[in-house]
Amino acid sequence: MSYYPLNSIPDYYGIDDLLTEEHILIRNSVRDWVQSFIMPQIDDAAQHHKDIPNLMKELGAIGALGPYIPEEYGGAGLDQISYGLIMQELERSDSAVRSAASVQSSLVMFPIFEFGSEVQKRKYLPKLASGEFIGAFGLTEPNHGSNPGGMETHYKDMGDHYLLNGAKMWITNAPLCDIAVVWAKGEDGKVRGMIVERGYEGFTTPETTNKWSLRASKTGELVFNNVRVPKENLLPNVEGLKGPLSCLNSARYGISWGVIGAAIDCYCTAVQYSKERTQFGKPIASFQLQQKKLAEFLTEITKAQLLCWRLGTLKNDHKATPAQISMAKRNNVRMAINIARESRQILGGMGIMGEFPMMRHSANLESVITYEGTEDVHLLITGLDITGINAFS
Ligand code: TGC
Ligand code: FAD
Repeated sequence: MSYYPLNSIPDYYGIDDLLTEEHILIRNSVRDWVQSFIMPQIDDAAQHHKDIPNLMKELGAIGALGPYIPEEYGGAGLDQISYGLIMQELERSDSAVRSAASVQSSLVMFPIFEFGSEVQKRKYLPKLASGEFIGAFGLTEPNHGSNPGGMETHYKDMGDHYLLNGAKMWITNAPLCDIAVVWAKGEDGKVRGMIVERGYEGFTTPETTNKWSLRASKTGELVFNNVRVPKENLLPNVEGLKGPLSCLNSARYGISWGVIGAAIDCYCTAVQYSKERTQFGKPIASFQLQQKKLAEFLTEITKAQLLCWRLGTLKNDHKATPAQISMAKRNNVRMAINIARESRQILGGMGIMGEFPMMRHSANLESVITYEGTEDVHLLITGLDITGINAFS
């Protein structure tokens, strides 16, 4: 359970006044679900490298899978601020929980909705929205992480089917997935997306073990050894790297909100602990050095909240640029990892214990600062936007 009362969660600049009643209702209902379902089991899951039983179906039941996908395809038809608030509440518990929801929503449902055929949408989206199907997104490869354009996974047109060969690495939910949206090059060298179903001969999903980070989430490989993919599984409406990169815009946006939740969990825990813990005859909260830390945490959380709220309104108006999303992802993940590390110190030795969330968030955020574009990649995207000069090529 959370160590602090939920009414201590900060809204220092009154962002609630900018939200609708529906936004607040959605946020509070996800907050309650996290409190009752995830919080009691998250430390055990992370400590023992277990996934949370039935997580995807539970997320489906609270409407956290594909919240902005239209209702006719099983989504909730919500706006982008609602999506962000859901991600924030989920990641207050653990980045693994937000990862599960954001991969399913932004990296699997989004490309099928945006680039899929009507038949594909009707076949897969409702099952993904309910959590009956678990999806994975295969872009990264052993030799191509920051530079997905170099991918080696390829397919050949065999007349009545495609023959897929190659391997993807570091794939969230690979060992659990029912389907994977896979990006591969055709014989013309152009990147296309296709839906690969578990059970296709030659398709395997070995688990990546020994992680120190995101221990409540499964990570693995997607391996394709002469896999026959039916032609109707090709996503018909996109070609080129902009296909997978468009999905990343949506996922990076969700992460920008999500990590605020992780930062809030650390901040609220530190405030509560500093008022209860006495040293030198006084609560440690009375020492100026501790107050400085808390003041800086709140300032950074507030700035991140404002950034996300404005980005959400831009996204609702279809005006958010990839570079704006990139800035928010980089800024907010850095903010959260700094708060997780510094707030642990406020708890002294207790900060390393599983009863408190800081070490878990801190370790998780080491993945979050790397996936969906490393901090360096996002700095260079902003650098390109400022100067017009591409540092990648
Ligand atoms: P570049 O030449 O710049 O662009 C190629 C084409 O793509 C278009 N484009 C975009 N379109 C939509 N959104 C974006 N953000 C876009 N960025 C670029 C671009 O306009 C161009 O289109 P066209 O029509 O001219 O062909 O591409 P590049 O090869 O130089 O690469 C640019 C770079 C480095 C920024 C990009 O490749 C990149 O973002 N790299 C980072 C890779 C990454 O983020 N991978 C994430 C994998 S998925 C993941 O981590 C999931 S974690 C899951 C979890 O939450 O658990
Ligand atoms: P590399 O690209 O090898 O980078 C190594 C270092 O070099 C980094 O510090 C990087 O910033 C730096 N670097 C690289 N290029 C440049 C440059 N041009 N200038 C300056 N520095 C540079 N991928 C998926 O497709 N689907 C998933 O579901 C998924 N889930 C993941 C889950 C976890 C837990 C993790 C850790 C990763 C996941 N990824 C996933 C992969 C993730 O997107 C990649 O790890 C990430 O894009 C970085 O690629 P890389 O690890 O190969 O690092």
